[in-house]
Amino acid sequence: MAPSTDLVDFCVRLPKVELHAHINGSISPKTMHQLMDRKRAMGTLNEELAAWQVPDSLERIHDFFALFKYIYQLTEDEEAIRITTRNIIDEFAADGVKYLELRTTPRKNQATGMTKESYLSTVLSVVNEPRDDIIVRLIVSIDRRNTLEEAFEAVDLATKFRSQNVVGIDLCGDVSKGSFEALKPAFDKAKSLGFKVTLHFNEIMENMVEAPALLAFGPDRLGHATFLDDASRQHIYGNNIPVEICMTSNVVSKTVDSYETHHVKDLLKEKHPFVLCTDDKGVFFSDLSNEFVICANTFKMNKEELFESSYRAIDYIFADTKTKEHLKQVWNEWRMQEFN
Ligand code: 6MZ
Repeated sequence: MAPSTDLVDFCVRLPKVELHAHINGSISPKTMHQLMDRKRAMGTLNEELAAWQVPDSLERIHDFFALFKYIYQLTEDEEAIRITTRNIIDEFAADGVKYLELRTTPRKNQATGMTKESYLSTVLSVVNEPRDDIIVRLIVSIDRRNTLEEAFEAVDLATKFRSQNVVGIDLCGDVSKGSFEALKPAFDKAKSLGFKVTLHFNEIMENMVEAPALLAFGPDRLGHATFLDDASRQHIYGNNIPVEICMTSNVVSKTVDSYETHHVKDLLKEKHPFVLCTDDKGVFFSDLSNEFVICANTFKMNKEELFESSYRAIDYIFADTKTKEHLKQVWNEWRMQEFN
């Protein structure tokens, strides 16, 4: 059944926090066309990329990671990164997101001369553009396929740019590749430097073997946490670790069978902290208000419950106490107007 326009309208207007959004997966179809046109004008659009279309369904999560072979060709120089980051922030702001933690893996490209440092500094130059409709922070991602040396490089870059609103480090990437153990020294360093850490956790069943190592590390948040055995569940619930929930991403990439069986139902039942997020809104064609609509419809949440869920998310952001207090004030003012 199609959601009511009243609910859709409410979920767009609701002030929201987005904490799990990969930059290169969040590029909207409109921006992809803009970047294709730009490459065409520069004479650098090859035939394979020109013929590529974002698929509307995926057979397996593995097919998702293969898409970046194309997407990364669109964002291989600083200007493309600038356009991409700005458009993504504009789109989240237009969808009622008031606080946004973007995340991205610093990338270099020999042909264009882009370095990991120039990549990150470009992203941050946009993140820090003055605007009063949204607050933006950055998490630096370490890809599971990275070497330990590359992981240290990411932490060093995060440290160098820390004063420019880098708030945390993430473990991401193809869930069937690499291992956390191999990269752990870099995460230990990040933690010792005081960075917050979020880890993609048990997105597929095969990841469960490394769950004890990930949890023993003491992450501040977890991404997905789809497959939980009793020990993981006890640890996560016992330590109140917030979970970043990406319903559409999980259903489209088929790590979860349906919205009805999505593991967020357990978190709702246990009143465990979670945050609705988009993951890759460009590839999965779903913005954050739509994730709220889906959750509301699937689990029969009313408007007050949706507001509470959004309000609670403020406690799990990686920014400082002052920012949290400011956001709570914004949310409370909105609540007064909306519900009185
Ligand atoms: C794990 C994911 C992901 O960093 O180049 N990424 N990693 N699970 C997911 N669930 C579907 N979605 C995206 O953004 C793209 C990168 O984010 C990670 C992948 O490593 C992908 O290459 P950035 O901005």
